[in-house]
Amino acid sequence: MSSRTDSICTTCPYCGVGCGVKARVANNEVIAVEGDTNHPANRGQLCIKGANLAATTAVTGRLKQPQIAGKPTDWDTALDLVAGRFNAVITEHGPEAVAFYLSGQLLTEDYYVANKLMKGFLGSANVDTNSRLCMASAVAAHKRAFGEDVVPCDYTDLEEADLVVLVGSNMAWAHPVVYQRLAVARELHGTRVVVVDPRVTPTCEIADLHLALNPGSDIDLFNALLTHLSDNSHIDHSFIDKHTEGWEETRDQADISITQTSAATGLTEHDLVNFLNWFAATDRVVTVFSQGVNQSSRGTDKANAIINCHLATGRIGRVGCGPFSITGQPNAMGGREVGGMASQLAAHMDFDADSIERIRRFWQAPNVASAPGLKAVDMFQALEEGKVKVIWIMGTNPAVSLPDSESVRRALAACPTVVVSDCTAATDTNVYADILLPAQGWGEKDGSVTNSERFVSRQRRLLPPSGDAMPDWWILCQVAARMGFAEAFNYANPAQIFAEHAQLSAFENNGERLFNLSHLAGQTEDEYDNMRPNRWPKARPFADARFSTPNRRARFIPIKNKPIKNESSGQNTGMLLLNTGRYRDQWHTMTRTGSVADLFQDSWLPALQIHPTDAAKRNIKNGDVVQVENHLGHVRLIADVTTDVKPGNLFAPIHWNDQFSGRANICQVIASVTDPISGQPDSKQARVNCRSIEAPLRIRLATTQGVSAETLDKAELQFWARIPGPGMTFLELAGTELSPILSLLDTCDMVTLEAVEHFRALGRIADQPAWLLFSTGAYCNLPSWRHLHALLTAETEDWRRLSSTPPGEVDTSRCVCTCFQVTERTIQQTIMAGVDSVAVLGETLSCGTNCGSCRHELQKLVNKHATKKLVAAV
Ligand SMILES: Nc1nc2c(c(=O)[nH]1)N[C@H]1C(S)=C(S)[C@@H](COP(=O)(O)OP(=O)(O)OC[C@H]3O[C@@H](n4cnc5c(=O)[nH]c(N)nc54)[C@H](O)[C@@H]3O)O[C@H]1N2
Ligand SMILES: Nc1nc2c(c(=O)[nH]1)N[C@H]1C(S)=C(S)[C@@H](COP(=O)(O)OP(=O)(O)OC[C@H]3O[C@@H](n4cnc5c(=O)[nH]c(N)nc54)[C@H](O)[C@@H]3O)O[C@H]1N2
Ligand code: SF4
Ligand SMILES: [Mo]
Repeated sequence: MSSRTDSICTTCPYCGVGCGVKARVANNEVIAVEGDTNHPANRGQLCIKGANLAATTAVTGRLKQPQIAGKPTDWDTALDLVAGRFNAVITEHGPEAVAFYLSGQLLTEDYYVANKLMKGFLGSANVDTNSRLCMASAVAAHKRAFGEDVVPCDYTDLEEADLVVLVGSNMAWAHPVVYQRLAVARELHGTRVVVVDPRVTPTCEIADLHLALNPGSDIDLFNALLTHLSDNSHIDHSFIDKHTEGWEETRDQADISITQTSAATGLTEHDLVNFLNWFAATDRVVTVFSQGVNQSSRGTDKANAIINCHLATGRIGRVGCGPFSITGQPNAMGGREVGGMASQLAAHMDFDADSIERIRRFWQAPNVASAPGLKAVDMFQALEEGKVKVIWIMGTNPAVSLPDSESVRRALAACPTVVVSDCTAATDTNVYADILLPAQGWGEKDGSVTNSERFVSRQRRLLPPSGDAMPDWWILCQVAARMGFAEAFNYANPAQIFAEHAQLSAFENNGERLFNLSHLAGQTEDEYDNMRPNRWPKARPFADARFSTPNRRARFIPIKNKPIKNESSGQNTGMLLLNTGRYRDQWHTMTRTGSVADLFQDSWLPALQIHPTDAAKRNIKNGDVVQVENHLGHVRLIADVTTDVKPGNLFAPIHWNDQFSGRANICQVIASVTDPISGQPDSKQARVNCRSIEAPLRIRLATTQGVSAETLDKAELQFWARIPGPGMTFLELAGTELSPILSLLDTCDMVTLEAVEHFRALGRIADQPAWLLFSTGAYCNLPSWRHLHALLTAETEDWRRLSSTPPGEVDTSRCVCTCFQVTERTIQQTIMAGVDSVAVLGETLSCGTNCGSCRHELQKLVNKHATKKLVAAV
């Protein structure tokens, strides 16, 4: 690659907002990234994860060579073995005994090839994806209501709406750039925002009304809305008559009184009536929904209950209106376009006879699957039962992210052949791989993705590949060729695959399917290389009120009010309801964000949010090590006692896993309960118990030596978590004795400073500081890891001076504004000195003025300390 500085436009590989990124590349290194001002999704903005992308392209921790049974090998040997195993299983047991498990983080071209191979040539539809855990309920709801999986809105609708309802969406953290667009629109023209979420989240900062409903009670809320709209003549009868079917039955089934709704949702009648009136009185309403809706045992019904309200008021297909399912992964939408899920065929076609025949003709395929295949949870159950005998996992980490992860691990261990394609060497899933294939990652690979608002954008190559890593589409084509399908998989580059995908979308498509990329089907390779973000369909979906159903009418779906059932809820007495979700600065199982120490500044530990009443009952104090447990397993987290969760509810992050902590993979306690229509697991409601674990010794430690997860697991600790830092690793440990911990560390020479409550030690190897350890009996008196870093890199004399400073004088507080490195203590001191607003804090310290994601926390600190200041003044 070139040695001068190039500026290349590409797309962020994290969330479904799909921000355009401009990367500056010199000497095969990404030296800086900035938002692409010409990209319609972000218009130049990036959130903290996007802004840190350059740091994630460093090659540490990458899988660089194919491996068989843990031993390095060459591509030919590995590919021959994969093809041989798939062929052998199909010959002996038939195509239903093989499976692919894919990801919304693959590029469209990878996804297209995988789906074509499985559904067209191997003859099975056992190809599912982590989108099953993510978007499946929204997909099923769209298909029920519109006849096709089409998201009717785009981001400008959020800016044009007068009321935005965010249901089960923590947009401030999960879709930060769209959140900023909404926040700006609200400032400019007073958009009303309602947040429907059992928890207080950072998104509530812009909420005019927060409906902290009982978990799972969304259907009651939206059925109450439908009833209210109907009873008070807020229905668009003309739209209903001309363009829909099923209204009357739906209205009748929805019937629920305000009193009943208040009882079911736990909301006050006052708040409820406010919401109902606002919705009824506002013409331009967008209802955004995300995982609080989708990840539910009634996720599809929840989504249809929302869509029903938009159909009843004709608020769809118009500017500033519509139900808006926002996608999670960068290419969740692209995966849906190619038919990556077991329940679809390809290009928005189903398993009807006409579609099967059409696909057969287009692909010239010998063996098109004739019925849907196994959905993710069923696929892994079939694996455990021995029905599926070979699985190929690409771009996802199911040992962490599927519910009941212990049983997933058992299934992987039992399966005779597990093939895994990944970019990262050490993941919890790779442990079970018989054949490991190194995939090119972001910045190396080349292709396209589709974002939440249906913009197809290019991800472009910035760097040479790491080691022998190859693009996923290439790996798949090589295996296809070895299985005897060379001709159908003879692509030279992603441009050719994209062209075929676009042609299939247009093939015999006389307008029945809105997904149609005919305008991109004839692109040359150059045109593809230079393709600008491109939206389908060209016109606003459903602007003509013609839907993709056979009679062109949208369908109301009758939704009964009945309590949500969770498998483990039957036997609960005194159990708590565990909700799970995302942190601002981490991405899923941390394979990328976990390598950037700066992204641990806001939250560096997996915390369990618990209400003070529940904590008091269990004698749990803030910072305690707590064990969360049920019949499936147990995990250990750090208690965060807060009123942000309701009594009876808990919240934990999804990110930590065996590479980063001793036992914090939250899916170990999530039951495999799925929505009967979409097959999506209910990842937001697990019944658990929790208790405090005795750990009198709390330690924070920085070391320039690596300490493996395996070593830490053996050290008999009550808790450990690991943070990779610049040139060093940081450890958070809790235990009962110091000696096993010291034995983890290589030392020639140790300097200790002992006090009654604090033990501090510096280890040196060959006169160089090698590690630094602070220990107390209390979690809160430990220095932040930033501080440890500064100490360990300081000269010995500085270290003696600094480390003997009483704890109260050291800034041990966490970094609230990661962009400008502003700590909680500095912010607190500034507020106490008289600054009483987030805006002035920004002017004084710059905090909150770049990506804006910490503004919610700044506001909380202002509320907390400004009050203290007033009290002090009195
Ligand atoms: N920082 C960051 N951003 C991400 C990701 C990431 O890993 N990290 N992942 C991306 C992906 S793949 C996805 S799918 C999206 C997910 O984006 P979101 O869906 O916004 O994120 P979550 O935190 O999973 O859950 C959203 C909210 O649902 C609420 N909730 C739980 N139960 C209920 C309920 O019964 N009703 C209602 N109304 N709400 C409920 C939770 O309290 C939580 O605040 O984020 C994307 N963006
Ligand atoms: N309890 C609970 N569980 C959940 C959720 C929840 O809210 N609660 N959310 C669910 C949701 S919405 C999602 S999307 C999932 C996410 O869960 P996963 O999909 O398991 O999470 P990731 O860490 O993103 O896994 C991606 C893997 O692919 C690798 N990778 C990255 N890029 C590439 C590439 O180009 N090619 C290949 N071959 N590999 C690549 C990464 O190194 C990583 O190992 O978790 C789900 N699980
Ligand atoms: S909002 Fe999403 S797509 Fe945009 S920079 Fe952040 S993580 Fe990337
Ligand atoms: Mo997701």
